[in-house]
Amino acid sequence: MSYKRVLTVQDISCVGQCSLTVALPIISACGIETAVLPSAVLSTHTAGFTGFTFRDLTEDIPAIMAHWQKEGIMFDGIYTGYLGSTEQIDLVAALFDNCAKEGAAIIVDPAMADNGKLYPAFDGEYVNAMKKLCGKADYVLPNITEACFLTDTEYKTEYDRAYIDGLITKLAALGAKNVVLTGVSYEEGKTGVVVFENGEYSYYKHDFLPNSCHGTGDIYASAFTGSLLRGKTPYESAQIAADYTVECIKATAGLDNHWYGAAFEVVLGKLIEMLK
Ligand code: PXL
Repeated sequence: MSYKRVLTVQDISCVGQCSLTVALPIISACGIETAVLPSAVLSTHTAGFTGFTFRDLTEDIPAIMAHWQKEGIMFDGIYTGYLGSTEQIDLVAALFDNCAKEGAAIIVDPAMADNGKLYPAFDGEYVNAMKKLCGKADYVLPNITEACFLTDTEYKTEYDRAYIDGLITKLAALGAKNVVLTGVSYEEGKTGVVVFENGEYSYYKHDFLPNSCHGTGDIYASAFTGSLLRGKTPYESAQIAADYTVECIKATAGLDNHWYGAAFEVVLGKLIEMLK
């Protein structure tokens, strides 16, 4: 049986159902050993809470990496999400060079923006560093807002196929080998993902649910990573991740006062079924 080990690098938001508290259970449920490198520790995520604490762990990364190198610890995949600082992005690039096995999948979710805006902690310098990191990825998984920041394109909520193709072409020009662009909607009530793989486009359309939840980008990228490492094709992984994310949003719809994240735990069984 193939048993793979993936490293995920992103923050711990202690409360808020995002980043590591989502990636670790989801990728583990996919049957993949999941090693973690916390980029920062926050009391909550930054989207909607105020007064959160933030401890940057950039300083710890070189020693952690050196220890892994000494122990010969390498990974079959490295998946990065929300990173704590611009400087940290460069260290993560070094992790790709030093700790990824030959042929490992490098997956970058440039988790930095949504709905036309950067998250509060980030600025243009961070965006520029993220462009470089995306250039080293086998798969980048932006939403449309992130794709616009990465490609210096005006953000639009109404667009056509030419606009989306333009974003993908510019993302590929950064050096990313494959692109999975999420939240692409061409008709009312539907949304979907564009998968650009080895120069070929495909589109997976699924239902658009009105109760959008925070943290679904992290759920999506985690399920994509788990599926890919389980041996699914990139398109199948994009599809499974989309179907699972829809299930998470549906599971959250009936909950009172649950604006900060999605109830991904209660539908983990469905993700496991999808992988069979
Ligand atoms: O879900 C992305 C994310 C991850 N981590 C932190 C965040 C956010 C989005 O706002 O604030 C700390």
